Amino acid sequence: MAASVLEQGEDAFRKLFRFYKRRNPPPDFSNVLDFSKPETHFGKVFTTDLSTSAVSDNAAHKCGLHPVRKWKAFSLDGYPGFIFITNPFLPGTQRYWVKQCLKTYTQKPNICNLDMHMSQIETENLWEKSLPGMRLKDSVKRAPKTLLEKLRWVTLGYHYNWDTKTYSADRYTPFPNDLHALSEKVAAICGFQNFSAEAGILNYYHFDSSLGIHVDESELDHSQPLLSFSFGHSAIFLLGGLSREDPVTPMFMHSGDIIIMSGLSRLVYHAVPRIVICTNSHPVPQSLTEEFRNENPEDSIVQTVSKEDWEICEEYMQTSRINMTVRQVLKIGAVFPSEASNKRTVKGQSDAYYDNHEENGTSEIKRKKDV
Ligand SMILES: O=C(O)CCC(=O)C(=O)O
Ligand SMILES: [Mn+2]
Repeated sequence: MAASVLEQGEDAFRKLFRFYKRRNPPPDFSNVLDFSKPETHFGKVFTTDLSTSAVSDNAAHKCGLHPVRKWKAFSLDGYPGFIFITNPFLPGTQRYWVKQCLKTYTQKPNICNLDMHMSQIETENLWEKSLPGMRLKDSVKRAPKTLLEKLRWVTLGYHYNWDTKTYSADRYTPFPNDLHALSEKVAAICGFQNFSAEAGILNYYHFDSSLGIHVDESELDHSQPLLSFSFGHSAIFLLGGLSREDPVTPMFMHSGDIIIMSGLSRLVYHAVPRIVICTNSHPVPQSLTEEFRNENPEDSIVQTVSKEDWEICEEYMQTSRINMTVRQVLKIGAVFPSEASNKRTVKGQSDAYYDNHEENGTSEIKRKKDV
């Protein structure tokens, strides 16, 4: 036990995690890759081809995406199977996914961190319950936290069991159609024609949040990619290797950016040590200030967000970042192994158990045995 604590305290990944998490003095960000300026990373970052014919312009548009030929996608030296797509969303459409994460996906039967210590009656309709408090926020910044502000994660589809680190047939509710459609398109564009979104973990970060070092290995089909969508303030994302001593690459994830972890990069260690609140003239990132004009609402998956809803989302997003990860759990046509064989042991370091707590005044989304 002591040895493992010592080991965790000293590995290379953990050192870098602490470095980027540090508040005083703040870290130097000059080694953080920025895919929005790929020319500054000559020899490390390469443009990568996408399947431009996998999704028609019309199908992309319905999901709020630019035509694929306009997307910018990159690979990273040393990380085969890792793809970084810089914001492919049409102006204003990111607002829709933010609203879904706050208003729609928080509804029952989806499960959230608040369900771990509150009754179902207390946590249902948490958007509506938070409205009075969120409206007050505009004028009284110190008002008590609303349920929305206490939200740290939501699970979709096969609801991840943080205790057993497994997914199972008896913890399933239908995966949202809109996010399924978006994920299917993005995966196909990256060369995964048969990807089926079966589980989602939504993470809600505030300016002082972080996400511990982990590997996502509980899915039963690692030949399928893991998709990660970011909205709101930027994050520093750390990408490591199969061992915690492997080199770690820090990179920014800005609003609208998508990461695909597949192939040899599907099971690598990663973490989010820091949220970087931009200090330009807008209270929220520029891409969230754009409005979406939906010319064909009947035919579209992505819808315009009402002014009333966006006011609440905007208030929330001033200090927040939302990340949606989408996973395929089972091989096509496969079923879960029996309960007995499902209780397999998982590598300690990759425990994916959230423990939200306030530590030294900073809120941390922590995975057990990390940090
Ligand atoms: O927030 C992120 O960018 C990463 C999220 C993540 O790694 C996860 O949910 O497994
Ligand atoms: Mn992860």
